[in-house]
Amino acid sequence: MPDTTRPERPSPTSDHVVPWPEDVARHYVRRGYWQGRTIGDEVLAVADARPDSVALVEDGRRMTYRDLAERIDAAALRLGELGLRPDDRIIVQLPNTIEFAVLTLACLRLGVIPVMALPGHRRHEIDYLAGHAEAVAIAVPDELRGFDHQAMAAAIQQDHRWLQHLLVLGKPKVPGAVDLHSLCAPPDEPVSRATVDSYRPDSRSVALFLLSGGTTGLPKLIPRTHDDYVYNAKRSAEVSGFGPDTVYYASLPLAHNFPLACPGLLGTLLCGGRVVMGTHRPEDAFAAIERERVTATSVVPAIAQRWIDHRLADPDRDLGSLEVLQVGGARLADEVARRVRPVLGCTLQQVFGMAEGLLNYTRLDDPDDVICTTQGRPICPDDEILIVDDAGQPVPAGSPGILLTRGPYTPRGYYRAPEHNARAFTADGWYRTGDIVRQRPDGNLVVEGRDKDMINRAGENISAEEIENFAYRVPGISLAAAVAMPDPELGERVCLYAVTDRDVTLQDVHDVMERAGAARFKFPDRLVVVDSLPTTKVGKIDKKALRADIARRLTEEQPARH
Ligand code: OOB
Repeated sequence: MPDTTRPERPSPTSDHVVPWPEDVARHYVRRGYWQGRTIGDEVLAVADARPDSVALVEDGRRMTYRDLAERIDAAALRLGELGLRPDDRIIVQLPNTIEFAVLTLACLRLGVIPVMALPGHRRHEIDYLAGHAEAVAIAVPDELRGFDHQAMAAAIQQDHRWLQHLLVLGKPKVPGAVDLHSLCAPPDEPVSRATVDSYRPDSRSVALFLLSGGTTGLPKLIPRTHDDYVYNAKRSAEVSGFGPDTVYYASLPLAHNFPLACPGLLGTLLCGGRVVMGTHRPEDAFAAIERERVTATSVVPAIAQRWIDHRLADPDRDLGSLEVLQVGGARLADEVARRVRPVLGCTLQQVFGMAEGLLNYTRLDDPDDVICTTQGRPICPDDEILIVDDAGQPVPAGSPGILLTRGPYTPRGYYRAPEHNARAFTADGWYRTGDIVRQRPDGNLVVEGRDKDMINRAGENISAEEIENFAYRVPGISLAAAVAMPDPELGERVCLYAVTDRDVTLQDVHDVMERAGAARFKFPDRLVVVDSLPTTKVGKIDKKALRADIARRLTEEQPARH
């Protein structure tokens, strides 16, 4: 039924997506990377092949592939009945639950495009995403960790004329809100698969939007197609040794590319394995590993460190089933890497990836030296790697430089961002990762640093510019610079340097961010008030000098802290 209540339709996704050049696309098809299959096709094929295997586990709930397939199609039809149409965008901000999987896959079957918001995002970020993606729906938990997502979503709805549908996991309080448990429930009567098939999206079309940390303020939307994301998930599953016997524990928020498809939830489902929904708290994770005989999971370095510490303090859980611990999202220190096998008893797999595409993995049978001191190598023979100096010239083999990349699962541009794309991509389509790497003769990459103005706080990429923009709203701050400060627990924390003529405190900065509804993980951890900021020869703020300054301060303070 056509939806006549809508004022007009949001602009089509394809209007704002930079496609791969046609000859390159043909090459990817010829080489078999793009197989013309949608994520929905793949999940249903697995469900048909192993209907009675358990696909998803959440607390006491277990769901077979048959149940999953039925619920996906039932949910797809219910979304259709609500008025959602192929190419509509829906913001998905849900914790790791069965509903996350059912809703996301239902959207993918229908060609409705999920925008993968993180649970930590707040009004500031979600409001922006709703406008930028021209979303027609938003799915949120009622409350999570004391935060009322439903109220936030309802408030955001007021400002966005297309945002008609509010789907709530938990009790719907707002009039008109839809109960996600019911939406994702089993069908009342058998669902005709052919009916849902009639909506089947083209495999070259955008399947979902991942979010980039984004160097310039708010997150950028990364359009990932069915073809590219199926390859991303399946090839990742191959290099991680996933198969029907895999039991994957989802500890990181599933909206992240890493737990979503590297190989994560999708990679596990596409090879018939089992996904256990969880959190990264070591107590939860270890209990689930023991109970469900988990074989693989993925974490960021800060969590790997916590798990190691927790294991030493509480060695009683049986973690014997765990074969692989994947660690990525930020640089894992070589010393921590070396402790994974002795303490946790499993193989470490380093993953250097990005929502923008390129994935590097150490292989499970690599020598210890590779596993513990490198961030792995690309998964596809057609992943192109270029390491360049500041002038854009290739560096001599083995020297560090800025990593550029192209490939069959690295899109050629962000969504609706022509100006940013002109900077983030070269004219011939290379994505500037902003990471400083060197490539060893064996092909493995070592991440040596970063050329982009970001702070990597426990795997969350935070744009320095965004923090500075908040700082400028604080009365009295005339100059601000956010830099990473080293931290033993989180890898890096946010340090804000400010020039001010008043008594400004860190709390003042937090208050401004709180009022703006910014995600908590972005809040600066420290404020350093200075008389002036150092500048480079061309007059830019010298962040290198600031990073050195905060590192020195921390070292000097160390004796006092112990
Ligand atoms: C993953 O994706 P994003 O998009 O949240 O962040 C990407 C950036 C990279 O450009 C790099 O700066 C950093 O995060 N990064 C690493 C790293 N993995 C990611 N830096 C050093 N060592 C590593 N192992 O973080 C992501 C996506 C898919 C799989 C794994 C991680």
